[in-house]
Amino acid sequence: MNPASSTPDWAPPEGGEGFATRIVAGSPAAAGRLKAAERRPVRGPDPQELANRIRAGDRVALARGITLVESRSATHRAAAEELLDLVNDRAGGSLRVGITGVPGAGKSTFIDALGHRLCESGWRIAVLSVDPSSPVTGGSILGDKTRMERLSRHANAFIRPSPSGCELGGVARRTRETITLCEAAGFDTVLVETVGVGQSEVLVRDMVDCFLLLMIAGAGDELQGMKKGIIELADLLVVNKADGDNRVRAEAARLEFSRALHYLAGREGAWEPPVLTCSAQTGDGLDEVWGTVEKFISRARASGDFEVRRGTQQLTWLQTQIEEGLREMMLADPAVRAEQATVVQLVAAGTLSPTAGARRLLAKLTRK
Ligand SMILES: Nc1nc2c(ncn2[C@@H]2O[C@H](COP(=O)(O)OP(=O)(O)O)[C@@H](O)[C@H]2O)c(=O)[nH]1
Ligand SMILES: [Mg+2]
Repeated sequence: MNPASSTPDWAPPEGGEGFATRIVAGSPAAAGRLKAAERRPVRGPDPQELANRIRAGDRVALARGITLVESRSATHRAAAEELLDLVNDRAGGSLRVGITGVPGAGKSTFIDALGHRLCESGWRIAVLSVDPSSPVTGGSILGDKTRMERLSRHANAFIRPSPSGCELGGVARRTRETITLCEAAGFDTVLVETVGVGQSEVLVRDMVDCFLLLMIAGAGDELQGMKKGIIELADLLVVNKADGDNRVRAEAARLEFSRALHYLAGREGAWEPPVLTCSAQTGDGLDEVWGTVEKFISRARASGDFEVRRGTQQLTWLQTQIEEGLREMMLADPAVRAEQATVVQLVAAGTLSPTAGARRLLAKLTRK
C-alpha cells in the first residue's frame, strides 16, 4: 500500500498496441491496424482477478485496471467492460470534485495542498487529470508530479495523469470509468484536474458532484473570456495566490468576480456560487474552501439536487456509450468499409452530397 514502493501511479500506460492504435474514421491504414489488432489478440490481465485486487485496495491493480480501460485495443476493451461490470456495485461511493482553471492558476499546487490536508484527516484521495495536451514524458506532467510531490508520497493518495496522445473526448470518457475504478478501490474523494482552455471542463462538469473554478488576479482577457462559459458551470470560485503582495489584488478580484456572478441570470433560488480566496502555497483559506465544498454537497443532498445531477450524468454516459458503440460498429463493419472509399471520393468531388453519402453508408449498417 505504500505508493513509494509500488509501481509509480503516474507511470505512462505500458504496452499494448491499443495505445499506439488510433482509429481514424475513413482511413484505410486505420482499418488495416484494426485488422492487425484483431489478428493478434493481446492477452490482458484477468478481469476477475483485477476486480478482486482492486476491491481489496491494491493500487498496482488499480493502475493496471485504469491502463486497461484507457486501452484502444478491442481485446482490452472487452476485458475493461467486464472489469467495470464486476466493480459496478461499488460505483458512486465517492465525492467527486472537478477543479478547473487556466494553466498556471495553481490547480496542481492547490490539489497537492488540499489533498494532503484531507489525507492527513483520514480521507483517501484519488487525483485524476484531464489534460490531453500533456505528454506523459515531458512538460506539465513532470511538473505536476513535482508539484504534487507531497501528496504523491502520502499513503492515502493515488495520482493518475491522463494518457498522452488521446483526443479530448476519449480522455474524458475514460476518466469517468477511471472514477468508477477508484471508487471500487475505496477512494472516498476523487479530485479531477482539468485545464480551463476549452471543452474539457464541460465534459468534466458532467462527471463531478462539485465543480470548482480556480482563478488568479490579473489574468486579464483570458479570464474575462472565461466569464461567459466556464463561470456559469462553476459551483464554487476560488481566487488563488492570495499571498504576499498579491493579497490585495486577489481580494479585489474576488469582489469583481462576485459582482460578475451576481449579474448572471437564471440562478434564482439556486445555490449562488461563493467566491473565496486562498493560497495553495501557504495553505491560507484552504479549510474554508473545503468547508464550502462540503456545505454545497450537504445542501445538494438535502434538496435532492445531488441525486438528480448524478442521475442526469448516468444518462449522459449511457448516451455517450451508445454513440461510441455505433461509431465503432461503423468502423468495423466490412460492408461499410467496402463502400467508404467510394463515398468519400464522390463527396469530395461534389458528385454526392454529404447527407446522401452518410445515408448511403448508414444503410449498409442497418441492412443486416
Ligand atoms: N504565490 C503563489 N504561487 C502559487 C500558488 N499556487 C501555485 N503557485 C505557483 O504557480 C505556478 C503554477 O502552478 P501549478 O500548480 O502548476 O498550476 P496549474 O497549471 O494550474 O496546475 C507554480 O510556479 C506554482 O508554484 C499560490 O497559492 N501562491
Ligand atoms: Mg497542473
